[in-house]
Amino acid sequence: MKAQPPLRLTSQAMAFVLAGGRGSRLKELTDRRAKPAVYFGGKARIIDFALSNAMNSGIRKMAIATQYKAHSLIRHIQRGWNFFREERNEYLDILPASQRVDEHKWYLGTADAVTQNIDIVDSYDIKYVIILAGDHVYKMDYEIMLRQHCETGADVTIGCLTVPRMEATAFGVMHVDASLRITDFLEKPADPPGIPGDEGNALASMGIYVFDWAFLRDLLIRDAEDPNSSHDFGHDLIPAIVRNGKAMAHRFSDSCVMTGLETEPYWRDVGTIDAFWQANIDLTHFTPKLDLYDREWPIWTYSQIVPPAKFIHDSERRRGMAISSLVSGDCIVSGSEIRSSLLFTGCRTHSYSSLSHVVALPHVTVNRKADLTNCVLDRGVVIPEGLVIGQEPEEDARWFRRSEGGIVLVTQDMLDARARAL
Ligand code: ADQ
Ligand code: ADP
Repeated sequence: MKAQPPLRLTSQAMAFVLAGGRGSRLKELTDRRAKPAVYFGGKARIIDFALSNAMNSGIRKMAIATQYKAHSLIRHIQRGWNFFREERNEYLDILPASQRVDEHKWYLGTADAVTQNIDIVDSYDIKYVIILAGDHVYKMDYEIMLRQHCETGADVTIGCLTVPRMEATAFGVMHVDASLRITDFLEKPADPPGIPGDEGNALASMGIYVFDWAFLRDLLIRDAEDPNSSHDFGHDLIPAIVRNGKAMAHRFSDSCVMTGLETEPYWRDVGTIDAFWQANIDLTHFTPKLDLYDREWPIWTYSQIVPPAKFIHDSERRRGMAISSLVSGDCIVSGSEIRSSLLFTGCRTHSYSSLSHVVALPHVTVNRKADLTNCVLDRGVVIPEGLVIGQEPEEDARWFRRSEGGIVLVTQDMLDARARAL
């Protein structure tokens, strides 16, 4: 008899994606959209990474809890992630806060976002729940983490990675024993403890949790009745399991998906303007740290059907060209030079303009003779003729948002205010 192929545990699991947070360190980029809806990599949105990981891992049941500025996010999911078929036992539900309970109530914390939707999770008839954050960029096979969870019989298994100790203030930080059992967990400690023997680094939670649904369900019901709880995984539920149960760590390096191009496990929070710019610009490198051309682990997204990108000499025979850059469909680069930059769909650059190390979100227009360096241009901005950015820090900071790392974020509101003042 032929051996049966091993059943993927992900067929018995759902992904519950938390996508309600604002991501306030992205400043004006998240004024009108939640962080998971922020554009990344020329075509995708940040949430596409978590959803694609779930898809590629074999998960066909997903729920997305939304809250802050959800319109852009919901529209994106409806357009791009609409191929789940009930007939095949596949589900993708968008769960906006305040739709589910009688009294109009926002999700109080990340755990409450699951509690308010217990009936939906029940209806999926699954054994395991993988809680994911919708705001990180990485490629990971959740099946491997799920297998570890089952083998160790843990109450919860938490995805973790090593980060420089001083950066760990933004994370849940843990201590583990030799078997990777978590012995201590501190949510966003002011002075993060280092890893014994490697004091410069700390072991940080990625905010990825695997639970048996029956266990989590009980825990959520008890937590909902606890007046002292803020109903948050990192603040309340995880520390309690570490104290009273069995919490295991799963190392990201064991389940990250890498191709020949990538040389180290890749995970980014892209939570600041600097990190967002850098991670996008990294994609223009000869050997990028993140390979988006990997057919084994595609990043699925919504993308309009548009004409190809076009590069033209203008009427004065100025060259339109792009070097070491990513240029999406429906862009027209006319008589301008694009270097080490990333243009999303539908951008237009006009004669005598030059862009270097620029991240331009969809439908940006750069008019003639503009000279832009080291900046992020928000969706739809119209850069006026002759505008120079990236040469004089004080002038940049006067009109636009200049980050600590010297990256300039430009939105249309800022351009309008500048136009009114001049
Ligand atoms: P943070 O990312 O700071 O820490 P949080 O702000 O709770 O935690 O966000 C987690 C995810 O939940 C994000 O994707 C966010 O969009 C979403 N979210 C936040 N509030 C929500 C709400 N009320 N309803 C729905 N979704 C919501 C967490 C953990 C840390 C861990 C880091 C890793 O608490 O322990 O180290 O993630 O980034
Ligand atoms: P998309 O429209 O593709 O979702 P965005 O994420 O850029 O793209 O848009 C965020 C949300 O903000 C959208 O719902 C859009 O309708 C809204 N929006 C965009 N620009 C403005 C503006 N200038 N004033 C008010 N709302 C806006």
